[in-house]
Amino acid sequence: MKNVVTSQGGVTSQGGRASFGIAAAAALVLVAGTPLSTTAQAAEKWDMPLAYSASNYHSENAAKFAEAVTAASGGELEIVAHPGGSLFKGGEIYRAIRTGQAPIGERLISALGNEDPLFEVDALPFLATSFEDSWKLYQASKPQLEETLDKAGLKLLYAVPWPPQGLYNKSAVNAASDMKGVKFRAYNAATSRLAELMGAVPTKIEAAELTQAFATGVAESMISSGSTGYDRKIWEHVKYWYDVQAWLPKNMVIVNQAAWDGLDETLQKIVLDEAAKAEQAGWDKARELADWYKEQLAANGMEVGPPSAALKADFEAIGTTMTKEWLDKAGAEGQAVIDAYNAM
Ligand code: PCA
Repeated sequence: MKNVVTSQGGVTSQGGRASFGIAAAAALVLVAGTPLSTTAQAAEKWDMPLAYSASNYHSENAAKFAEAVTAASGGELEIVAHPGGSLFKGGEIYRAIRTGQAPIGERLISALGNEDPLFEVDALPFLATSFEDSWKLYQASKPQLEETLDKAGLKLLYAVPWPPQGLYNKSAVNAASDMKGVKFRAYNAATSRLAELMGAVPTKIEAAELTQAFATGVAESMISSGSTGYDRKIWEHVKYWYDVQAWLPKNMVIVNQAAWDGLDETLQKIVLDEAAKAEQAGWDKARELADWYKEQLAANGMEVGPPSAALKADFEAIGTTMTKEWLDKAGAEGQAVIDAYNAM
């Protein structure tokens, strides 16, 4: 990005960028008489890839965070949010930040199980099923989460949950056996495994591609929040949503460590302050919207209700299997997170 000279002789990355010609900027430099570089720091622009649609509360929250940092830093650090997988698709965002192709971005934590099993604690069925417990799990897992990210050259800024996860399906589901052979959209390894354990056939699909997948019959079912069903107008393709409350996965906003180290302390403090505000606002919004999303599904003609006792029991059995499998992978470190959570 080009810096532009303001009438006060400072440098900003905002305001009049489009209308300032090079000649005008050069003229101002001459008028000012002294080299601008003595006081002004070069402004930075950070592109921030987001996987989910612009109108989703995670994306709106991230865009607000980006604007708040830009404003508080007087444009010295301009963060620009790119929602809907427009800059990098969901599946590419983590690597893009890790390799420095993007300095900052948002990714679903539990989708990173291939990087480290620890990330998957975020989608263990029935471990944390309310906002309150999800917050506790976040606090219990945060030290290991930060350490895992640190090893990858990344820094955690904030994390915000999705509402509780429920089961979407075209037809009524009374027990897991009704899911046999159903084409099941998965968003991480855990949801793929859950599908397998029900006898369904999983395919990994990012939220941004969901409408297409359901419209073409590639997917007939999924486990997700009311939020994602609402965003994708899922009622056009699917009739049932069971409020299983299986877990509340979180998105996290992370920064490339080298990009972070390139900020001076003042800018770092601005980013951390705004991140703390964004985290609070994001959790508040998720809580506020959870029931509203369910109402919207019903208002648009879906059957929305609790799972039958049989379906609930099947999910619980599957959850026990998945937790055991996860502990085998995540070892003592994983157990330590569970212990810390249970002690809270
Ligand atoms: N929505 C995201 C992840 C969890 C959720 O509720 C999705 O379905 O991709």
